[in-house]
Amino acid sequence: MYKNVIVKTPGKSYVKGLTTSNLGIPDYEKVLKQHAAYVEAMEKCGVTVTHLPASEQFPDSTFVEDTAVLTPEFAVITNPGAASRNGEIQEMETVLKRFYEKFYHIQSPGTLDGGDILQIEDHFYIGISDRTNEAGARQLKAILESEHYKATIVPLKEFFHLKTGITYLSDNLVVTAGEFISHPDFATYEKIIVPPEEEYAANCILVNDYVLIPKGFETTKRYIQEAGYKTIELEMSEFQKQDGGLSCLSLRF
Ligand code: CIR
Repeated sequence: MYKNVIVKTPGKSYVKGLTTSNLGIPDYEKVLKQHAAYVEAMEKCGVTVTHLPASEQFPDSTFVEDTAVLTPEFAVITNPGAASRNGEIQEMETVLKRFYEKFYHIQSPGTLDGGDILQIEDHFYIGISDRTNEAGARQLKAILESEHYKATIVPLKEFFHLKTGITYLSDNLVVTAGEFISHPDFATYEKIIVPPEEEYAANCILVNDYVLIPKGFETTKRYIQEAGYKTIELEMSEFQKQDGGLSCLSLRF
């Protein structure tokens, strides 16, 4: 069960953030509305929300997930791979000191984004992407193994971040798309397979009793409900425009 989440209001500069998608410029009013609905959904899931104010100097900083990797015992402050995002970690480390005593840090030349890290029980999967390099992945693997977790490094072929294409629900069940459907590293898991036209829905998150899923992906929603989960649908259009998904908008612990 998660007790806490950290979220951060998107600033006006959000519309000028990094993106590889061709979906247009986000509408800031809608961004705020969609973010507020996300926070409300988190509250419905029974977590305490720590809500940070916007930082105009960091356009992508609402995607807090990339700044840290959290376990019940310790926090790892990442070293985000995009130069314009690197400074986001300073505020997050200060905030996490309210909750954690034990910290590790990913050091340059290693880079690592939290979006590349998927935890399945006591096993972490670490994606190597345009943001997370091999040095960063190896550092995190060593930290996790020193703390008695398992860790596997997974080089990505197509997805932006590891969690863009795979999420863990519970009871050995993952939701997965694209290159991860028949990936040998995930062969032992039961799978909900997201159809290609719904790929964005692979980034959903289980928060206590509910699976948060993006709105408008009916087949994936049905599969998740048929597997026995309650769902909350959230409009995510303005975050999808900036390559962000549901997991990216919070740190959960
Ligand atoms: C970026 O390019 O860094 C942001 N526009 C999107 C980050 C998405 N984060 C995530 O998947 N964890």
